[in-house]
Amino acid sequence: MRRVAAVDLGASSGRVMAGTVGPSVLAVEEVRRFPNGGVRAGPVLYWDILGLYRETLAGIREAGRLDGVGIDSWAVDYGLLDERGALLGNPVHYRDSRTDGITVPVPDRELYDVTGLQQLPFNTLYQLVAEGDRLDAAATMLLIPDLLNYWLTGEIGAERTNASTTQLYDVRARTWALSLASRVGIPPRLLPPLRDPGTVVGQARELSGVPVVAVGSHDTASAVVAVPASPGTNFAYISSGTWSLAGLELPAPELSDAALAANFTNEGGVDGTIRFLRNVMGLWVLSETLRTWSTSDLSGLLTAAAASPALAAVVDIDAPGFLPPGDMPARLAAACGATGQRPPGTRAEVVRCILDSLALAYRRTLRQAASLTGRTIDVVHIVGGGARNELLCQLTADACGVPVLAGPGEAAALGNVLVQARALGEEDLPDLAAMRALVRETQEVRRYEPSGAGDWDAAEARLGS
Ligand code: ADP
Ligand code: LRH
Repeated sequence: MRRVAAVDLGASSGRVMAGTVGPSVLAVEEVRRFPNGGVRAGPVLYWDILGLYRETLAGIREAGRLDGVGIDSWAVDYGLLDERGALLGNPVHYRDSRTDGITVPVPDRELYDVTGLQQLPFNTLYQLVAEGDRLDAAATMLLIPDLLNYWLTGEIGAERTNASTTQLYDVRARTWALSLASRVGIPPRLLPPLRDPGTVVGQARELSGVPVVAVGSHDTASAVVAVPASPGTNFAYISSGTWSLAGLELPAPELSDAALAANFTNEGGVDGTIRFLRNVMGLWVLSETLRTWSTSDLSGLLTAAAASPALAAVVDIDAPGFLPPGDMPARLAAACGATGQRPPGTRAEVVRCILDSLALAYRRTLRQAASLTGRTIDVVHIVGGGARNELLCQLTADACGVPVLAGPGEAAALGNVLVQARALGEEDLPDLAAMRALVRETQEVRRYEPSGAGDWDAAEARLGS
């Protein structure tokens, strides 16, 4: 039996989970949870990185005796270190506006050919270009989990699944795309040696020398490890949290012109798999709506939304206007107005509009994923906090026309725990199939059948082209 701590830092909350793994055993228990989010200071939206580090240390200490620690977090963001290893400035939030209008002199087709990544304004590539002269003082760029691993152990490196989200990683050669970096003015010296998930990074000096293990340090990579898919099923997944990452697991990247045009990404997963998916705007729009209304009554609003008329108003939830923080109800109303629909009037209708629009985006995205790869989708797994949203799960089954299997809600932490356990010698977990079998055996999963409700084609048509 191994006992490890999974530190899972999401954009909405961070948590330290104590995980126990052994033959037919996989259990995680929440030791510490703390809020996360942007901190606006002057003109810049930052992360509170030192607060996250402090909470991480406190949570690991509270977890008691451990065989290992692993850290995963949201992707793309980073800290720059100087020659001494000191942090050069506070990490900036990917929703900050500094990348607005930033372009690079490399054609999209070529960028996609090398990196396989979808164009998102906040990819690390664009953030680093936006740094301008500030890069001159930097010796190393460390993505958030790598930065925390460095503070814990003194070891510098870049874990591969998260490196694959930077748009500076060659998805086929599985190396940094150094010539691309040079061409866009990013000094290759900034990109540290790559490490595979499942390798030991070092010992945590302040935590009695406990081994720190590189997991799938991109939270989505860890979450996909814990998708409880049965062998041989044609499954899609939605990793549903602040973002909804909707797509397929592939053995190799899909880099066709059609995939590029549909803006699908090819992120690197654990054990050499590819996450072929699109970022759907996610529950961010809902949480930002609650923030605008200064309420935390999510469950009351969801109950009211379930009783609200279906598909009364829908928006393209992936429109770039929903990316920055701000007044989402006003943006939703404007988007409805722009497509000739009556904007939602009550709070329940606003929430219903968000959830209907998310389900519509899942349907569109998963249909595209299937057609781009020539695959069929027989079941959709929803993991992450959104798996606890029963209305959204049912709407997803209705929109996609296939059963939804919802859970586990803490998939990223479970995937983190599983990869650590294997790295530490747990012999029953040789591959992803074995890890997923253990998740199926031990974690609660709820099934939602498509009800046939809703004219989703007509709803899609209302969005225009
Ligand atoms: P992240 O890892 O990006 O911080 P999570 O996976 O923790 O996100 O998911 C957070 C979201 O999950 C919340 O914004 C909320 O919408 C949803 N969620 C969490 N718990 C519940 C619940 N009990 N009922 C409905 N939705 C929930
Ligand atoms: C989800 C996530 C997603 C990235 C985004 C920045 O937490 O890691 O996979 O695209 O954050």
